[in-house]
Amino acid sequence: MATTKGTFIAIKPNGIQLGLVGEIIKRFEQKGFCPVGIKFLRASEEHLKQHYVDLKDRPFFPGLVKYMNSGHVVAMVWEGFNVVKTGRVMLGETNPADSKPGTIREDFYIQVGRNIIHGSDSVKSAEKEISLWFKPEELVDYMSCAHDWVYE
Ligand code: DAT
Ligand code: MG
Repeated sequence: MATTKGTFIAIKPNGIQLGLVGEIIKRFEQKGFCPVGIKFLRASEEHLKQHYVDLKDRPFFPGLVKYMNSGHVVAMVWEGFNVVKTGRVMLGETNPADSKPGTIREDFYIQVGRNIIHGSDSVKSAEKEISLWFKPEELVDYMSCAHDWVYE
């Protein structure tokens, strides 16, 4: 079962409302990463508090949980070489001023508290987040037929 080598990516409620689901999935697909789990759900406040537990003492924490619970999210697991690190590069920085052109958060980003997308920041958090958001049976194990065209 492919739970350890992936990264957890979530399109936040405003990403869905702004019609960015297809664009974000397209970027990960075109990079050569493979989706192994995708679902559309409304996460409970309890679940989101667990997801963001490391930030629980930050002043923006209650607003962050409320915002993430204000609508649906698209929760995904993507796999591929170095996907955690490369995924973060594709997302851009938390702070808009630091995000480079061509990154998701730079291209569609307005404010730090509405930054469209979440991505695991390390392999360790990816493992934790994948197991928080997905049951093992919700993840598929397959090899893309494009594998040998993506990897040398
Ligand atoms: P990242 O999502 O880049 O990993 P993080 O883990 O530090 O960043 O914070 C999680 C989310 O919390 C972030 O995507 C948006 C929100 N956030 C972070 N810093 C914030 C701030 N200063 N004010 C409001 N929201 C903030
Ligand atoms: Mg983070």
